[in-house]
Amino acid sequence: MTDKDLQAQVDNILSSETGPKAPQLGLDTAKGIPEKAAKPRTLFSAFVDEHMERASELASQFIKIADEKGLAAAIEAISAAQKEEPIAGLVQYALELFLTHHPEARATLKLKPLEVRQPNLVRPSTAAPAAPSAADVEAAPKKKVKKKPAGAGATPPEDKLSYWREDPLLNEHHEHWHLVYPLRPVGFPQGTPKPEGGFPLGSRHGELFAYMHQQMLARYDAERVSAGVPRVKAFDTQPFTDKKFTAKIPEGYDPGPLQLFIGGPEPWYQFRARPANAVLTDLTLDESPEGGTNWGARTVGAKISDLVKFGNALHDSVKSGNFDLIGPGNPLTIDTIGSATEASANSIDAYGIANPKNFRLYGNTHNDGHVHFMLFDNIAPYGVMVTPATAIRDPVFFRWHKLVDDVFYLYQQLKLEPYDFSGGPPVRIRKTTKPDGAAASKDIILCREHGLPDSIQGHKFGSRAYSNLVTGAFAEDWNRSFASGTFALPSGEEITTTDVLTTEMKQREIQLRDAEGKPAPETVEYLAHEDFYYFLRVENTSEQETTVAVRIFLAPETEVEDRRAWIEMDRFTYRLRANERAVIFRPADESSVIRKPALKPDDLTADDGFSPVRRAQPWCDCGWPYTLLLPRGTKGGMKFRLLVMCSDGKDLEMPNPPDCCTSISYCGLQDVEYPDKAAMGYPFDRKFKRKIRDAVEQNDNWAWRTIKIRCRNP
Ligand SMILES: [Cu+2]
Repeated sequence: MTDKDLQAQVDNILSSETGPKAPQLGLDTAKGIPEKAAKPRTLFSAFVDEHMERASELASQFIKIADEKGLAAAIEAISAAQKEEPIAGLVQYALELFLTHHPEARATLKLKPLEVRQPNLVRPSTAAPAAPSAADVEAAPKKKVKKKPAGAGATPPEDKLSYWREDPLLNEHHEHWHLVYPLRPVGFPQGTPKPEGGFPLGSRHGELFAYMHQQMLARYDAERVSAGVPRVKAFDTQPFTDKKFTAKIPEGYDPGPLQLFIGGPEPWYQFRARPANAVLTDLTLDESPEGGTNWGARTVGAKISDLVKFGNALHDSVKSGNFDLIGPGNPLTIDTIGSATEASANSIDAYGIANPKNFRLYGNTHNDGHVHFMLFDNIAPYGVMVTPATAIRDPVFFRWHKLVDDVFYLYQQLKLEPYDFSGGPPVRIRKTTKPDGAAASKDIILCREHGLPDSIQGHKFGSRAYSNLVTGAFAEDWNRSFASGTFALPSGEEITTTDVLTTEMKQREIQLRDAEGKPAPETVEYLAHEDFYYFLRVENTSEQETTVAVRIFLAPETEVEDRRAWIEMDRFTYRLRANERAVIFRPADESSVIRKPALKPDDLTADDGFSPVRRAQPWCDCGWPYTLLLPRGTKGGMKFRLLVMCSDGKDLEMPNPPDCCTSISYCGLQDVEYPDKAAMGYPFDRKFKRKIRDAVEQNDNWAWRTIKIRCRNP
């Protein structure tokens, strides 16, 4: 069997060549239940521990078969399992885990982009339903044509952020992160603990779970501020009570025509809406006759009172600094509290596969929240919170994650000593505060794409020589400010700097198919931005060569004193010679935050989703979408603060040569240690001694600058 045949088999399990039949869009608006809905199959959820145990066990079996008998045998076993499996989507997820975690599968086969693999899963919630197929019309000629349901999408004002929450690439990022960092160990032999204890779930999994989701919140908040909507409010605050957990949820979400391909005789799963002012209830639904989940029989997590109890237990553990319920001598770290809150197989409260003691004391808080929202009133089908590929579409995802992040925030506030930044590297980046409170720095220089010359002395943009020459404009006159204007390079070309970065709402087509397999493209709106470049002037004030870790962050100007508002933009190392005055040229598309290579609007083609850039991509599918690197800003230009901090370069060991994935910030490195010894989110991972402003102004190795982000067409 050729690799192409194997890929076809994989695609066959994960994708459909035809679209769903006439979507069931006549929703009973009171309950959000499709009219005349057939009883849906139990759907797999990556947030349900019992499901993930099975999926990771299956993935591990497939890995064993691939190791012993080759890829073809593994794919055959997966096809066979898919036919047997009563829980819809479970084997598909096991296959995705297999493709993510088995080196040969990863190198040979491709987990296609979400919008190619499952185009019906990335449709805008407010899209008009696909026209009924000819066969449907014939079968029911007198049926009224269903119209777009009133109020599909999120309830106001959350609908203002739909473009962001429903961005296909952002949903793919979230899906992919959870595949790379599953709750349960994937590999053979399954469930073998590491010699030092715990399971191999990826380096610093608990800490990264906390950090990646915290950054999603910070970025979403910046987007909300751009849209004039208040920042995210936690679903509930401590102390949690049953009463507050069962209060009306004002934000509703109707996924509209969204459908998940699950294969089998009823191959499409249509998600349920959660109307505005719905409330959570205990889960007693019994889906077991078809082999599904009996929620009432779940010993933990199905009751609201348990969710409340576990949430409070987590807060109590944070306050005491110890997992007291387990016993003394189990101190908290950001990693252990992350693992216990998610919760993963590395939770202090997990004792191994199918162990009845699991999650009895500290629960499975984050995961069970997903379950309670997907099944809010105990009636199937589920809502989008069921899977990482769609969960972030629902505004309640962020309210829940804010509650989760509050656990980590409290730990950082209470238990971590503020940093004393006095021991920073001997480098200087200059800054001043203007009379109106805005910050300026002559050493943080920005250019947009059109501000750079196409070539310098005949060297084309992108070449090494170009990169060396382009810094020339800013190297000579060290005391001059280049904040905004047009300046001559020594070679004679001109360069234009700016204090405004620009974003734009764009459109592209998603290649849907109708029930007969004919193309039925659909337009999605998405945010993107003009390429931009940093020129950072950094002076080594010592007689010694020194290597620094350059950390770049961004926050809305109104939020700069809130450490949770800072968005990571980039992280890299730079070596400075003794007394060197360096101009560091750094293209934004090399950011450590984003998935590599950066996919730009021109790469997001409608034909098959595989532009040359995409095809060239190695396994590196994890990372923030480049198109969403910047918050949208406003039409008039919204003020943001751009912060640059140079810390000790010894902390950060970037892979060398950098031919592997360098999207380290939110994804780490595959199968090796997270490359930064500093705490994730450093220096914002704990409270400051005084104001953040003091840290910037009192330390030579910090600087910041007020800039604007302008959206051409908000
Ligand atoms: Cu997540």
